[in-house]
Amino acid sequence: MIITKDQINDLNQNASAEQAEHFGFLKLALDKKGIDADEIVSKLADFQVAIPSWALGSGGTRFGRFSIGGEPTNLEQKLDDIGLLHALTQTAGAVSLHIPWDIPSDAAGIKQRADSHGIVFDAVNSNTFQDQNEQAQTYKYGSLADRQAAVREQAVAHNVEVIRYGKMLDSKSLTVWLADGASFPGQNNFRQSLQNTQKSLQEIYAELPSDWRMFIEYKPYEPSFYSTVIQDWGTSLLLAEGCGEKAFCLVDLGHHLPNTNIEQIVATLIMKGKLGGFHFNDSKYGDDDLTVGSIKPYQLFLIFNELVYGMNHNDANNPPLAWMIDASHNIKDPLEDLIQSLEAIQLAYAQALLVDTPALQAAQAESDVVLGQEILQDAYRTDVRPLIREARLKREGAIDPIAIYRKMKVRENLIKERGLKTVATGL
Ligand code: AOS
Ligand code: ZN
Ligand code: ZN
Ligand code: ZN
Repeated sequence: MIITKDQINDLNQNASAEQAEHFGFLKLALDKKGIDADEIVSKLADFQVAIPSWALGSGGTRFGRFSIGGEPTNLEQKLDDIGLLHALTQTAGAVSLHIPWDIPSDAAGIKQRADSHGIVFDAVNSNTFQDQNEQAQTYKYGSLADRQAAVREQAVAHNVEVIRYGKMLDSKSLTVWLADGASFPGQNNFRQSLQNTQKSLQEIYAELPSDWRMFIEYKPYEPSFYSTVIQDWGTSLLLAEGCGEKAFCLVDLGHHLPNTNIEQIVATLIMKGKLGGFHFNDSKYGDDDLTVGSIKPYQLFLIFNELVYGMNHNDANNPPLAWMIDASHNIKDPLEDLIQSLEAIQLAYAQALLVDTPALQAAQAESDVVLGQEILQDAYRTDVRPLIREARLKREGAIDPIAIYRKMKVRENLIKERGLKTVATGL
């Protein structure tokens, strides 16, 4: 199934008068504050987020998995699904591939398919947290950190292979997330694990093409429950600095212990020019991988506030960030869930673009605590939905993507095409 611009334009008709009215009203209000609504709309229209190839099917927990039907069963179909998302939202113009779940055996064909949907290839992800068939060594006790040289060599070789696939697709970055760690005290020597990891990462880094970047993701626990080798942003930064200027930290919003101040981490990493990218999701307890903005939308706004500030005050030349979603859907239609996530990201970005930074800096200089808070909350409490809808309209996307998705019976059509009993590779 494909969704054409004509179909979207037709279905937008019902909502277009109301949108024009809401946008006009907001534009006037922003104008009075000296903010150019059209400029914000263009920034929003340009903002693209990568969809993970592993999040297009129904996920699950260790207690069960409930298929929704019509799920993509190969990479071609996954790209088609992202094509649908992109047609509706005009925000999903990239994909982040996971090897070996999504090996592009016919790279030229895959690239062409992605092109036809207006999709580019963002970071490629390696996988040394699962054993694959025909693999000589096991990752049961570790991969890049493992005590055995043969295991580390296999894990390094896999990452180099992932870079090779990425090159075929014009991807420009590699994301490394490691499950390495220990489940019990006494299992590993902390220093040896960290040193092995650094050395292995340096070996991968040596194979990185000159215009590529390497993203090092951190996570405090799971699947190891006593210690994780790359447990936090500090460890990730240490390792990135130990590799070189093409290595960066990757912040996954779910990879923090409860109440961690993520926006402060973002500010610090941009200040060091070492923030590479994001895995967006939301969580209440741990790495819950819930819909972006579903639990802590104010935190998401504060994070975007630091990102926007960082992009405008980029003394350390932090390169443009890789924006990616990393989520999993147990009970929702994955495509509807991703539409909600994309919307939440755009909302937070739009709100952050409204922050009156000079006024905030003045309030900070005066130690006017109340005013500082007021300035942030004024931006956060603005209903920016008309700006996001306008950005989508500008690119001939849907004013209301979920409504159109449902009106066009996308899931029903996918089930007709692909069947009801489908399993997609992924988490
Ligand atoms: C794991 O917890 C990390 O978030 C990874 O980024 C990702 O979910 C995994 O690599 C799946 O590919
Ligand atoms: Zn992640
Ligand atoms: Zn995760
Ligand atoms: Zn996660």
